[in-house]
Amino acid sequence: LVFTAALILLAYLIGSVPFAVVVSKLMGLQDPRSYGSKNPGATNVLRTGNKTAAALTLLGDAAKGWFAIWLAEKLAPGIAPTALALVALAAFVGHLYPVFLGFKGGKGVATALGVLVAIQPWLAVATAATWLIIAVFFRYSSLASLVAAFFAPVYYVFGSGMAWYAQPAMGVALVVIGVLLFYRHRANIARLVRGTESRIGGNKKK
Ligand code: NKO
Repeated sequence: LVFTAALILLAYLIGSVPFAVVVSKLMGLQDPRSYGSKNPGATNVLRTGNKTAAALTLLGDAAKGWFAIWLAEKLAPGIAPTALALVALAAFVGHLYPVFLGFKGGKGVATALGVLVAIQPWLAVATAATWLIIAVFFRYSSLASLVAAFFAPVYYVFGSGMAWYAQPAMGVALVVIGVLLFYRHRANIARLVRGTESRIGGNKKK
């Protein structure tokens, strides 16, 4: 039990590494918490116009979600499904409430994607495809994230042959991740409703 708790804590610490801030600092860019949506995430880093920095942020934040789960399975072969679900949730929560940024973190989209990669690559592909379709059609990163977060648990259940009971703990973790993701996007949701949300590539056409 102590070992499981240590794995969960480790996942939280890995999830806490804020790649938006780290990458920006390394590349000599402004801190993403000082402009745009003030969010330490790939979308906001893209608002500097530096696509490489945004891509590295996305990659790093996703990789840490994947890595936390990979490491737990490596350190604890045959880890119980419930423990692994808690590890996944801990990595995600680490990104949202990172100990390294005074508990003021990001919205968890990229980290959730990394978690999905670790659970089932096809699940990550289907969810990322959903994100991309909405992003291409509507050009709102936040809307794409919200729709993807809604569908991820649905895909998980259907993809497991509707066997919700097969991995109930991970299914529940994905729903909790989705709910937290919506909660972290509440300012975005308000802007979407008001029609003031910023679009990917700027608000050119009105
Ligand atoms: O600055 O508030 P902002 O406009 O930046 O940012 C809103 C945005 C924040 O998220 C990000 C990360 C962008 C990642 C893009 C690729 C995502 C691929 C789809 C994965 C969706 C996973 C959700 C799974 C939930 C279970 O939203």
